[in-house]
Amino acid sequence: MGNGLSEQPSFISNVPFFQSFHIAILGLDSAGKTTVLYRLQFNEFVNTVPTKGFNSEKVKVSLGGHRTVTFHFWDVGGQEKLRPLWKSYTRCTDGIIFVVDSVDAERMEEAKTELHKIAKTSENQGVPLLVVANKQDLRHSLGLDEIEKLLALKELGPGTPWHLQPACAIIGDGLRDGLDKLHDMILKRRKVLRQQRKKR
Ligand code: G3D
Ligand code: MG
Repeated sequence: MGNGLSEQPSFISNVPFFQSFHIAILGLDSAGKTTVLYRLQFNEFVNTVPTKGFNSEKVKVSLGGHRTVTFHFWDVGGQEKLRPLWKSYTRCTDGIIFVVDSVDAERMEEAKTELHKIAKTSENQGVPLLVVANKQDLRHSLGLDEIEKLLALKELGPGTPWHLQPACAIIGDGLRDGLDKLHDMILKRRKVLRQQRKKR
């Protein structure tokens, strides 16, 4: 699910392997951000403690089409008092992963407010957004359509490419597919930016 900007671009094969992408992992506290990070890094479940500041890891990820891509993830604490820091971590970021707890219907409105706030920051205009609908393994998790509506993803506008990915971070389900989409969106945006620069 997304706004149609994430189709596989044909120029992927031209991208060098050593490229590293800066990705900020954001979301409310307890959504599963740190679990996502360590699942991607160690390919196993790591018991987490609430993040006081941030975790930063460079991780090589195998994506579809035999691509191996290095991501530099910044997992920033999601407690209310830490959210003002998000702005610093998204400065010059290639992409944003916003993790939501699919069971936490009560805080979906709060997640929506924070998500829109960060997406609309002037530095983040056009930065691709992967929304991870996490904890889909739990019985009362909301479905994708409902999450899309509650987060008002369509209101992000055509300038922000986004993709909504169902996932279960403790097992790892959905994470690689989501990163695949994010990577495609990042490359597509870079191509557009390059073309715009050439025209000037
Ligand atoms: P945060 O970094 O966003 O604050 P954490 O969140 O990664 O610390 O995770 C918060 C809690 O959610 C953890 O449980 C973690 O195990 C759990 N969690 C993360 N992802 C999933 C998932 O996909 N499914 C389920 N069922 N639980 C998940 P604790 O018990 O340690 O608070
Ligand atoms: Mg954390």
